Amino acid sequence: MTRFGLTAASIVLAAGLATQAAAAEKLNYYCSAQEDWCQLMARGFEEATGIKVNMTRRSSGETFALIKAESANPKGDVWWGGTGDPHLQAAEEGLTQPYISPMRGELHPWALAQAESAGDRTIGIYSGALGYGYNEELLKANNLPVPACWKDLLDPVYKGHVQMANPNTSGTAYTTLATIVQLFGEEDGFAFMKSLHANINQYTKSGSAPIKAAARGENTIGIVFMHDAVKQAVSGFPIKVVAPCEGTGYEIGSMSIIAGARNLENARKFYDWALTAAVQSRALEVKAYQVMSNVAAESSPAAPDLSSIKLIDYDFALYGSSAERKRLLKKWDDEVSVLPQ
Ligand code: S7P
Repeated sequence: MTRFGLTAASIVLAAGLATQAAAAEKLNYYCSAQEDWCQLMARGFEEATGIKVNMTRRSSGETFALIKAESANPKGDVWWGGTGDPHLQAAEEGLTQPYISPMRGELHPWALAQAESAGDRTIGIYSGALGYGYNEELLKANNLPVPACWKDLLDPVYKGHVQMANPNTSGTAYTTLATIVQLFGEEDGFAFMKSLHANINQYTKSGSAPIKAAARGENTIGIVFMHDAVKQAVSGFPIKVVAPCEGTGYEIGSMSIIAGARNLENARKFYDWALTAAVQSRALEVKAYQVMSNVAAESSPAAPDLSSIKLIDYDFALYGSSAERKRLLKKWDDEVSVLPQ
């Protein structure tokens, strides 16, 4: 007994409860959307709940690799944003855990289909179409023709003028690779990627970097999600957005709870909160123009109209499967990235 009347056991118990309380008040949040949107979500959740959010922002492929590397000793609780394919791969590899949110009744069918195909280990939070954007001033200054199709980008006149991300790190670039393979078939699709490689000035780590570089006048054409190009255009940069004439792929941006999450209750709170219409409508504050998964979320007239774009029937089950994603990335590494430019 101490002079304050406490036994050693009660001190240990009190310390344990304090540790639990501290743990209950935090959330380790991995984010793969744009930095400003990630920040908005982190601060918004803190304000709404008082739960302290520790955020790590990385591209989709990088976050997948991080969660996999940490799987014996998970550090993250929830992974929000980023393309759906690596979320599906994480689900298949048991890196994320099932959760049935009470918010499901408010979501579009495509968001629920994403959950269904992953045994409820992930869910759709937004959707957006792939395309590209170009800096119209640079295009004119270089006397380049206006591109309208995927195949236009193979014209040698664009050598050094096209930028995309690396599909290993970037969900946007993996969506590009999978889209081209689905549009043209594997053989012609890889021939396309090899030919495109000859025109690429740089493979960036992050998917939206090529259009940000185009906005700054440091690159002419960026292969990105159309909404990321629209964001630059509405921000006043001379960017034109292209929905490629052959048709294009799209993403179902997703959210997953990490297997072994130490702050599971807080991860579930975040998950439910992130699916509300009020929170999803806040995307517009940071000019994130995806189609949100809550049917009542607000949209902007500036957002790409997916119903007017020729979308392919993107095979999420195949291209989000572990074996196919690994196979395609290895093939791209072995056959495309090594070619001279
Ligand atoms: O938030 C915009 C957005 O394009 O970023 C995500 C993207 O995967 C993150 O960048 P990476 O390509 O580098 O992974 C998309 O899900 C999202 O639409």
